[in-house]
Amino acid sequence: MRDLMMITVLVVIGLMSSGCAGKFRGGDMSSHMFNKYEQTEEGLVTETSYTEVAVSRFERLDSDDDDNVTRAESTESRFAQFMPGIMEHWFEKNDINSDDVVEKPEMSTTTAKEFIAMDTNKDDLLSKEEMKSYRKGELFDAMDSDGDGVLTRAEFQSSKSPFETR
Ligand SMILES: [Ca+2]
Ligand SMILES: [Ca+2]
Ligand SMILES: [Ca+2]
Ligand SMILES: [Ca+2]
Repeated sequence: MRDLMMITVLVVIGLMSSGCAGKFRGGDMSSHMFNKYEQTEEGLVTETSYTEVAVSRFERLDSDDDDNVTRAESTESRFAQFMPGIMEHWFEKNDINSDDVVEKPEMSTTTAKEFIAMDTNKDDLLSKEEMKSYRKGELFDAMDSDGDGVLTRAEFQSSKSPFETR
């Protein structure tokens, strides 16, 4: 059960990075996730490249290009069709003032905070390990819908349901 959960978490990480379910049939998902960021020679991600990816994700969700992502835009996105729980989590996390709209400055604030939270050794760069362990914790929180720190079978199954349909 524990192994299965970890595999699902990695699959979800892969999906989050690609936004495309069909692209991955195995392989190292976490590497792929990390590789979408531009890296330094040492293989580390700067805050600039981290932010660029967050901005492009925001722009994909903002289908009418008004620099706001409404709840409807997020739930109608392609990503929400695969992982509604994760999309919901993204929305809650970014809608700082809880007015059901994610404005671009809110997203920037959240992204900057996230970078700081991920950068555990405080070198202003993200390593693959730093990003991976943060994302794992975040996914766990997203799947743990009642927030009690335990994933029940029901919570786990509702998160992975998209994978069972294919
Ligand atoms: Ca919009
Ligand atoms: Ca808001
Ligand atoms: Ca670091
Ligand atoms: Ca729970």
